[in-house]
Amino acid sequence: MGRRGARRRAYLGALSGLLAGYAALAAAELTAAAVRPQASPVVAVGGAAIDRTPTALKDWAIRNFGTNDKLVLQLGIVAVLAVLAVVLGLVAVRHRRVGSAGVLLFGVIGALAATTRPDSTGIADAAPSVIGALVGAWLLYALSGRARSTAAEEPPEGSTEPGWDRRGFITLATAAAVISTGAGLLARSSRGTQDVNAVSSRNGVKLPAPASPGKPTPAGAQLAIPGIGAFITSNKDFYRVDTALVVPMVDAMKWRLRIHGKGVTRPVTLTFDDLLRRPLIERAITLTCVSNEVGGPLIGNARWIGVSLADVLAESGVRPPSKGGPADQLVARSVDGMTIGSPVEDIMDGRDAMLALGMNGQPLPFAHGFPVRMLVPGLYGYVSACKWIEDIELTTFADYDAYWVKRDWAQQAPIKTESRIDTPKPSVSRKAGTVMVAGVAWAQHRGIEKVEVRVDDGPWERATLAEEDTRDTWRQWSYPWQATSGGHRLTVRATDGTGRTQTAKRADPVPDGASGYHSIRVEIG
Ligand SMILES: Nc1nc2c(c(=O)[nH]1)N[C@H]1C(S)=C(S)[C@@H](COP(=O)(O)O)O[C@H]1N2
Ligand SMILES: [Mo]
Repeated sequence: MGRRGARRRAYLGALSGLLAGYAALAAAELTAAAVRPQASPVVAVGGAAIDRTPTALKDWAIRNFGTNDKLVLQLGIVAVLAVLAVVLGLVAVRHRRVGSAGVLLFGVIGALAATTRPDSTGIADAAPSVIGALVGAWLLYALSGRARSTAAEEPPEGSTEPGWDRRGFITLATAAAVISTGAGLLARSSRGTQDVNAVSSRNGVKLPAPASPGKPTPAGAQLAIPGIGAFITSNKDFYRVDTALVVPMVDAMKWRLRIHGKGVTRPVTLTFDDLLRRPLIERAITLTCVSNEVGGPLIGNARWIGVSLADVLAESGVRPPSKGGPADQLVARSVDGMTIGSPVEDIMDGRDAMLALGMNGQPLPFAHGFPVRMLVPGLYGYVSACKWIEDIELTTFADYDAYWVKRDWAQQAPIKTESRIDTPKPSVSRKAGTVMVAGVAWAQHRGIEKVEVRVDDGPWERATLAEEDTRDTWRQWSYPWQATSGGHRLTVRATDGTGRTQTAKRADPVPDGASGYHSIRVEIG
């Protein structure tokens, strides 16, 4: 075969592979829209990949991409699939059956992933992968046949240029591209209509005025210093961390929460209306992610509306270990198969652990757990804040390891006392004179008693604390610094309500939260 012929064959092979991959994904997405969005092979394989990603890498992704980590993963999956599709296309123009068999193999992988996800509803979840793979395998077979020769399997003896069915290839390739795009768009719009019930159930939620409103946020909690964040984080600015590639869209009217397990003498299944009929509490609680590095952004403070979890548990007969209860761990399960384990003792010790229905006056946003999530002041999110919760099981730490615990994180993780400099920004230059240094400090459920700032290797100077809201919220602070020219290092540390100063010892987020002082360099001109 001549060099031109070989190159053309390679191009056509690569194009066939890409088109077959595109058609396979479109067919799979359309099927998934009909079956269940979570059964899509991209979502299922992506979810399986998230579950198997080494903790260090996952933590790195959360810290570097934050809320965009899922988008980056999805783009990564598409890029990998495109490369594999090209490879299969190159194989297919030489060995048609091998190329198609390769596509089918990916279908098997997708089907296995979809049916073994923790939220899988059964064998029907294999359908998107199987149908996608059949479409892709057939298209690759058909295209690669047209790409290499009109009639003969191999070019005629003595010929240097293998023939190709130009018209047949172009017709089929165009048709495949058009139909796949149509199928993809249809999948998207029908997925939208599937979510209609969830969206309308959320629009229909009227949160009653809380029986226990909680005290209003004191005006003095918010400092009016440029560069310092809002004391109450808006819903749209609130950080998001979870393993869900597709945000679960739960219909509140169909939602149920089951409470059962060790020491539950009266197991119950609650509806959303059952919760709405209970006395509601409203509390400001600062939520923090264990993956937050020193100085990091994975922390937010909202006013949550919900029902007391301790009351609900007590009505089911649950007693904390200190009162002789047999269960020391409460495992919350979400509709997407997440498991989060919290100490029963903490939930029932009088703090405002809650089943939250509202966030800053709104029903929970879907991304933050609609219709109901758990919150326990003082504990990192991965051991307390289960979103899209549907099941609560009372058990023991000895008997059960929750999702993140199976992945190297600690079983129990109270939030560490930490502080952060929000202004000035690192490496921004400022003029000599008074520079306002300000930020936040947090030690949820212990409160913040003192914040100190150090310039270079100087003495620790007391910062001025903004008014405390509650000991479950973060606290802003400021320090007017008489800045002199040159490069300087600013460091901050906080002391919590028990009198303990945060540790200077640097620790990575794994296994139970980062520690160490936040410190920045600034240039004074
Ligand atoms: N269902 C579910 N709930 C979850 C998670 C998750 O991955 N799935 N992540 C937890 C973690 S690690 C944190 S820090 C908080 C974050 O809540 P947010 O996204 O509302 O800020 O949710 C927790 N609840
Ligand atoms: Mo987290």
